[in-house]
Amino acid sequence: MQRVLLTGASGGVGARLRNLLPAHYAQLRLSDLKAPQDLRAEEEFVAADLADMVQVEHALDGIDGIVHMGAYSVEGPWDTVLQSNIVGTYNLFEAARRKGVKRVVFASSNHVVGFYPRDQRIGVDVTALPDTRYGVSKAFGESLGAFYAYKFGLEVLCLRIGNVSDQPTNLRLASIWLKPEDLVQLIRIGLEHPDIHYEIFYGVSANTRGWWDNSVACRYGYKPSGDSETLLQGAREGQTKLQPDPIGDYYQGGHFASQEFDGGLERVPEKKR
Ligand code: 15L
Repeated sequence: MQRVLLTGASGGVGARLRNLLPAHYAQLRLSDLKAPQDLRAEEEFVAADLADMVQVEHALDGIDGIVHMGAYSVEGPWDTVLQSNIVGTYNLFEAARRKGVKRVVFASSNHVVGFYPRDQRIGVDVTALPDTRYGVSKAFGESLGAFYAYKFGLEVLCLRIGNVSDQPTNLRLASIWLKPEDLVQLIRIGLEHPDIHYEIFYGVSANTRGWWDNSVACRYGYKPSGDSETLLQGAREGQTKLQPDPIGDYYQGGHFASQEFDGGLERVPEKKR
């Protein structure tokens, strides 16, 4: 894998990957709507609005593999999610097909399955239960990846990312924590493993208090080095500052699940049985 494009390079996760990926991919091209403020002289940047196919095709010129982080990355109004995440992800996959890009690592999200309860351990094969319009857009991106892999032979890895940080700041984030170096390991499997056709992995470290069965990732050689158990003090301190949120505390998606939720715990299906 020679020439790799990182979309969403100006975002929070993008900033980390700008530092971590060049050790593995010397010819890394960055893209986003606007260049990162601290763009370095040795970094290559191509501005592109994902909602504009011509700009996306231009950003993909001469590229072998894509790490697609570019998105509106929290819940938002429908039109914002539609343009950035639905039209944008379609343009990305379609431009990859047209330009003969072999590999796409798609940043999906845990919010594809945010309406699973925290006491249920789930694999990547469960029915999508998105907790937000944002989560719906990521489920769409996973489906799009499957379509381009099976129909046109692209090789696609979807990462249902939990939360990338140095220190989880509450207990939910401790369950879904992804150490930045573990994210790099997952991306490298997505770009380089010879057997990837279409897969979904959880983007999560080996958290003792995790909710997800990531055995598919492990079969591809993923050996996570992080476990949030070593960072619990900070998570517990942050937790005490949160407002009570019965719906958010019940579901894996947390406050993504509870925002706009119409009603209280009496509407939770498992509580009715
Ligand atoms: C996500 O998908 C978001 O992109 C990220 O900002 C976090 O908020 C994370 O989920 C989360 O679940 O907390």
